[in-house]
Amino acid sequence: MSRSSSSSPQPFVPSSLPDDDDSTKRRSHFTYRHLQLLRQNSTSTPLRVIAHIDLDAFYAQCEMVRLGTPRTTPLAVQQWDSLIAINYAARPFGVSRMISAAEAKKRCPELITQHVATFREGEGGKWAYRDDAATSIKTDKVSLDPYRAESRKILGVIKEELARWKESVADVERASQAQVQPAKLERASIDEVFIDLSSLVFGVLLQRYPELQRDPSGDDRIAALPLPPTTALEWTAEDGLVDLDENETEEDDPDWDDFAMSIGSEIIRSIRKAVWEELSYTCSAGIARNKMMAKLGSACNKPNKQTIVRNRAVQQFLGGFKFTKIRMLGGKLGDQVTALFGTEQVSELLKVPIEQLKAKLDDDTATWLYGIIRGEDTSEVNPRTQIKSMLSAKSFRPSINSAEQAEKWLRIFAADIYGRLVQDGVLENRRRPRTITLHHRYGEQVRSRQIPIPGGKPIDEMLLFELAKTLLGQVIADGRVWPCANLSLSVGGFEDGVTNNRAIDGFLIRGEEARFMNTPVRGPDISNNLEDRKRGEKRRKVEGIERFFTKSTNPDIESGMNAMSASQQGLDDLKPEELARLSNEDGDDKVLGEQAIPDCLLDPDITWTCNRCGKTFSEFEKTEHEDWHFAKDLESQERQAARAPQSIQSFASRSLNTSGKQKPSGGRGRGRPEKGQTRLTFG
Ligand code: DCP
Ligand code: CA
Repeated sequence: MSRSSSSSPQPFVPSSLPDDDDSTKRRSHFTYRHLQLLRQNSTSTPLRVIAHIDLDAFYAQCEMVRLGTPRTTPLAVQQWDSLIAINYAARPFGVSRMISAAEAKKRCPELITQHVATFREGEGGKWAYRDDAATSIKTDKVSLDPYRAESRKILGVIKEELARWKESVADVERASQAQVQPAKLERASIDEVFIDLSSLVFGVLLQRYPELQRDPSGDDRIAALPLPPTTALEWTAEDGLVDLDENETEEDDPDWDDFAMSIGSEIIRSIRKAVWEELSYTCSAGIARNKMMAKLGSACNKPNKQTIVRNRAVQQFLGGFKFTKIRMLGGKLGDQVTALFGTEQVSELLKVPIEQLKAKLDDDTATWLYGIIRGEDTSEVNPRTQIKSMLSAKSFRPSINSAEQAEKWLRIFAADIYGRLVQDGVLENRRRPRTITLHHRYGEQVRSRQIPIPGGKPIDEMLLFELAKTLLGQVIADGRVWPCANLSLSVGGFEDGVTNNRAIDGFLIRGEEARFMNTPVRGPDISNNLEDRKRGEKRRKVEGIERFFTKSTNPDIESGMNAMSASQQGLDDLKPEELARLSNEDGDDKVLGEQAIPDCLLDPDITWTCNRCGKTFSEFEKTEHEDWHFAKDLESQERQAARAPQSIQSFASRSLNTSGKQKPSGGRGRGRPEKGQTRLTFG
């Protein structure tokens, strides 16, 4: 790579080495075993180093780079009349996602508002930046291709830089015969990535501190490591160190975990520098011993800064947060905990003993909560496997009423999906989707029809379009199509849809059963049939927070093409903002921990207000939400009938288990978007 040598890994030469014979010195808290576990990227070593990188104002930066605007020029990305990304030059003017494009122009007259690229009905399958896109919601569909492409490039630079670091420790690997694992990357959304740096940090530690190169066996493995150099670590101003906990001082000698963090910080600094120098994007990062804190850290000093949470600073760091900022505590569970304990502050909740947590929450949730606010999170960085499905969708307002109209959109969907198959290298990799599915919304119901993609000839845009038309013909023959409020096309079946994720097993079985059957596939919860609903409720009941603690060996699922609801995928506990983040890659699998989210549920072009509770949702959530009311009604009927707890429980009733303790609730609606918050668009 063509960067100045200043970004290359520089060996750190300690100015004084520990004196092993000095028995008066304190010992390292860490053992050879901890070090070996670091080499293995184990989640159980206290020396673990995890980073979270998040691009600053991502879509806005993409447009700045594309248009070549100076970084000091305020710029926002517009979608219809909303703003979805605002660069840092525009933020001091009070421009935010909360206000309309017109209001933003008033606050900041020099603001550049760049509309996202769109596909246009009747104009073939090419997306383009169009001057009149903002007023063309009826004819246009958003394309996120430009942002996906930039995201891929950035990921490429990150990988190159990590490879460079790995190469730099090849000598020590040979000398110590300790194989360093490549850094693990998990792409969490279009603009964020987690990196497990542990093994790489192990390699750099051994390289710089040869005294660690001993290879102990047996009991020796639990022997304390030699002490690290006593000189204070040289953190740079850019490191964004979180202050140490109350009982710790900077004068205390650092231990190996501080050295590990410092190396992690150096690696991330070099990655951020590379991304800037090669592609002109700034990003922020958090570095900590786990994903939860790394992610909180990356948001702390935006833009263009990194934040390091040393182990000795965890209490101080987390104590300052509202626990509702922690993943999984942002939604209903967080609200429940707040109500139960009368606080939103981590510092206050830390005072609550585990017994009290267990008295009010079920044991799993209490144990998890107790740990997470103390900085315990052993979730792994899960390298994403290959894409399992792609979907292209559009909501219509007004609804469409003819095959001719539908076909125009099918042409766009086919082009959109084909473009992505090409860009993602899917075709070159000789992976090909095996199935194609058409989903359509008719009244309150979302229905799907699926057929196999015939093998034997290359997939092209026309083939996809022809198959989509075949599906449309079948759907029309079935009747109950018009008026159609939402249409989407997806391809899937790239790989065996095997998963051990019990939370979605039910759907997969249905999907598998449905595959190749060429019969309509019903969304699991769209039925007015009570039996269907009972099944849906039962399924939801087993999906509590526990699903997030269940490690899946196969993190991707065959995307749920059968209209899984957001709640069914465990999104109830996410804020719209978090949901939007997960959903911001139209058509790609969305990853929430181990879950993938089908895009068709996340098309928020159009909002709808419930006349029963006044909450606003995207049009596509309407049925979901009405189902929620239905479930609530069922619940109260059940209560009135004083049935036993094991009778059908509505999913809303998950919030009370039989012992009367609070369980994480599963309100199905994802909640009202925060004021002005747009859900992500899938155009
Ligand atoms: N996005 C969107 N709608 C939302 C939220 C996000 O379209 N409601 C898109 C635009 C963002 C991108 O996703 O640029 C990444 O979302 P982030 O929440 O990370 O926000 P930004 O990257 O824009 O800003 P920050 O610097 O705060 O990360
Ligand atoms: Ca971002």
